[in-house]
Amino acid sequence: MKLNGVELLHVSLPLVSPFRTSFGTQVARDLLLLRVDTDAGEGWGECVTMADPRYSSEYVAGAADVLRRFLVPELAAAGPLDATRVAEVLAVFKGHRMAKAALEMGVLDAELRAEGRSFARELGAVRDRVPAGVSVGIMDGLPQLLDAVAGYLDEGYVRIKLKIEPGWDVEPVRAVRERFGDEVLLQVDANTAYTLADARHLARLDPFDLLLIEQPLEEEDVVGHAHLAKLISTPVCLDESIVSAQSAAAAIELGACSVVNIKPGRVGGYLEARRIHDVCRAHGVPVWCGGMLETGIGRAANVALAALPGFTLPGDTSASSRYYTTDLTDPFVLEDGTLAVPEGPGIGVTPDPDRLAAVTTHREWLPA
Ligand code: OSB
Ligand code: MG
Repeated sequence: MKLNGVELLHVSLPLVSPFRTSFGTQVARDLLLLRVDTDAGEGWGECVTMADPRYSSEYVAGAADVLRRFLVPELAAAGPLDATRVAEVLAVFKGHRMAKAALEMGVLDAELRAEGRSFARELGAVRDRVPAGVSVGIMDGLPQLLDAVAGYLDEGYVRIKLKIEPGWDVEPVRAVRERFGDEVLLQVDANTAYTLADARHLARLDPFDLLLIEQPLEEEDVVGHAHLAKLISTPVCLDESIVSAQSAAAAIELGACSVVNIKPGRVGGYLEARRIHDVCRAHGVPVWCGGMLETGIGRAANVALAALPGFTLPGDTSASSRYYTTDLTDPFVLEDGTLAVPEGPGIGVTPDPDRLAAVTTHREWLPA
């Protein structure tokens, strides 16, 4: 395969409701889509950076810059295009995993479409539907939270994740347990909002039988998570701290986590995400597929990944309607609490051209 160039599309999609976390409130999803043009056809990549570097050090304009200035030119100069070589070629540049992941995804999609094979088949999926959880943002009050959770449970979501931060943790968890009972699969995500000094406070979540607490401490504090894991009974899950198969292996070895959230963007791509799955599976560590408020493009690939055998917990792979009134692709729809794994070539979906045009704020062609 030969690369002709990459089209960068800056897209802004309004969210159905504001999504508040300890790192800020999103009212719209500003993101980058990549249309990778090759001599064998095109492929689509979605870059999961957010507009501001608050969840991770990467951000949309930075990702566009590094793709334009370094990643696309390096890949263009590297000879025959092959998805399994992308990470290796781009490894000369430090970091920027979300930008690298988007480029690798686009190349892999082009390659698989040309060969008529699906992401699911390529990655090793063993299911054709995956159970869907939902991530519930921080709300103005408990009544609003309970209404939101009631709505999601009515729709059929099989697991609820509450975003927490100091001042919004034990009470919301208690309220959800009191109202909806002990049967509901419930977990929390702190997005690094606590320190090890909060261990005793976090132990107050112990009685609520949570599936896990996600990333309570800062990204680099892997040892802190290992200490915390001994002080609380809720299983510790890492998100931000896991950036590669190597960091996953180290976190497991240290006892810093007993569950891992896998987000392909955060770890440099779907191929590295599969390696993390393999490492975790070999250690008996359950994994689940995280989300970054993806459009149908990123969601399609995430759902394929979530169909691998080690993904034994429901992911943040919710239906399109949880995020957008109109998705860029045919919507992912919840049926019996599950989403269908796309079967078509590549990611199995394409953006609707009119819809895409309506939400694209800027297009840029990066020639090979
Ligand atoms: O920490 O998992 C997170 C969204 C954006 C950035 C980080 C996170 C999230 C979510 C929502 O929790 C996941 C989703 O539904 O896409
Ligand atoms: Mg998280």
